[in-house]
Amino acid sequence: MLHKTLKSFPDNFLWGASTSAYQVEGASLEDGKGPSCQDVKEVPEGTSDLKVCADHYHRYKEDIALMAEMGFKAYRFSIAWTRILPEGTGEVNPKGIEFYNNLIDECLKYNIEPIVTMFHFDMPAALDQRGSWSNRDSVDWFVNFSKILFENFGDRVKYWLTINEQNMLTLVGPVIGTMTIPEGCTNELKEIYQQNHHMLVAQAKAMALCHEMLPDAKIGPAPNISIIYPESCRPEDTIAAQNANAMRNWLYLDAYVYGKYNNLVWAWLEEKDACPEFAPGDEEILKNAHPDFIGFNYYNTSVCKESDGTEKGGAVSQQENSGEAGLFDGVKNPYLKTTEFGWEIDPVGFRGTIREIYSRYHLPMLVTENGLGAYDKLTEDGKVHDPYRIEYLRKHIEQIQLAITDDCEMMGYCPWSAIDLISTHEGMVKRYGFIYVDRDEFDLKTMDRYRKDSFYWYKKVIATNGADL
Ligand code: BGP
Repeated sequence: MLHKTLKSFPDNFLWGASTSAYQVEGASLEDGKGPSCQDVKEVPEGTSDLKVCADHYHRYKEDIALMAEMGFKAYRFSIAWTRILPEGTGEVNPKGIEFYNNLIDECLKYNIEPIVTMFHFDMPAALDQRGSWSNRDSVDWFVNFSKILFENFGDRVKYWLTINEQNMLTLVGPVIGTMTIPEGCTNELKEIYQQNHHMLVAQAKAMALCHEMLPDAKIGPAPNISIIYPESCRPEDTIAAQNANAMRNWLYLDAYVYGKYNNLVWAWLEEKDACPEFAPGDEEILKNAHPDFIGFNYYNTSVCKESDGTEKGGAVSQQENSGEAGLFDGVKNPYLKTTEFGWEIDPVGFRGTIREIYSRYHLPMLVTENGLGAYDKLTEDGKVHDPYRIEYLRKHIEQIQLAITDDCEMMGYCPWSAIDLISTHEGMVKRYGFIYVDRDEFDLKTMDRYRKDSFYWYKKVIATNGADL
């Protein structure tokens, strides 16, 4: 649709940015924190470990002051499960509660709305040893953790996100360092979708609990959603794209919003003898979740064509999928440029994704991630010139405005990331922040913060509520 007049961003639009605990905090075993799966995993070759990251744990005051200077209305961060419960269950670590109390209070001091992700890729190592999400008890572990969060922080936190990118935990667990398959497992696919089922039940219970304990709060999921195009108008390619979309996107959102499994994925799992087992009551639990909004991460779209029937290896990163035998084959998009790290850039697909989500689910949407990873350079006079990031963000924000003009309900925009941090598998050199952190992959240097050009640009965007891009 071509609009002659664009609608403005709503007055209460939540401009901000995101981080996650294990990628930004550092202090990975300090003040009683237990190890998470990220702390014990093998570090990808050539990349830093997660002991220091951006040292946000010690420098959060300085960081939040910089976010306030940019005019942030919201800051999306995650709470490290193992800071609160070092073993995942059992004793609460008072120092962990204290840290997040301070972090939340620091945000509120500047009228920055804290948006809390309850789980961002960091399963407690102690629970990993007990089978992680394969263990049915994981539902209780997560609900117990969420109750502690609601009790301690619910008086001040009004926006909650359950599980970050559950679809990527399921599709690319090994890439993001989260996959645990129990020894002796004979049907890996079934195991993975059983884990996924436990996550679905766990987050549904956490949502219901949030509504019960904190009637004024809002809670939603945060999957990674982006539409997948058919390569051509061959009808077979459209069927393939429907398969791929069901597998990547709708399986998750259908379950979160309608409490139902997507029929295309269910039929495929049936064929593979990989359907998850339901415990008594699960159906009811899934139906009673009722998210208040849909949080979602968007980086880029992808393309597929009819499967030639051979194994292609499935998803290879959060944004790339080589295909699933019998369902679809992944192909490159010849119309799009890529980032330095090979992810395609598709702002128009962002609008398309927003429209598609809204027409399927009719819930307000919060963009919980979006952004461009690049090798930024600090100049001798302390500047970081990142016009490529400004261009990426500008083009995506333009598309949000078009989607708003299409009458899609948008609550806010929290790109990735507020500050430079460690990538899921490509180290410190893949930077996303508005704030530069002076460290290299292995040399911690000064750890000083510098405002990138995009910092000043985003400040202006927020000050004008998106009118001056
Ligand atoms: C998302 C994750 C983030 C983040 C981002 C960028 O999938 O939720 O944790 O890191 O992608 O990805 P990467 O770090 O792989 O570049």
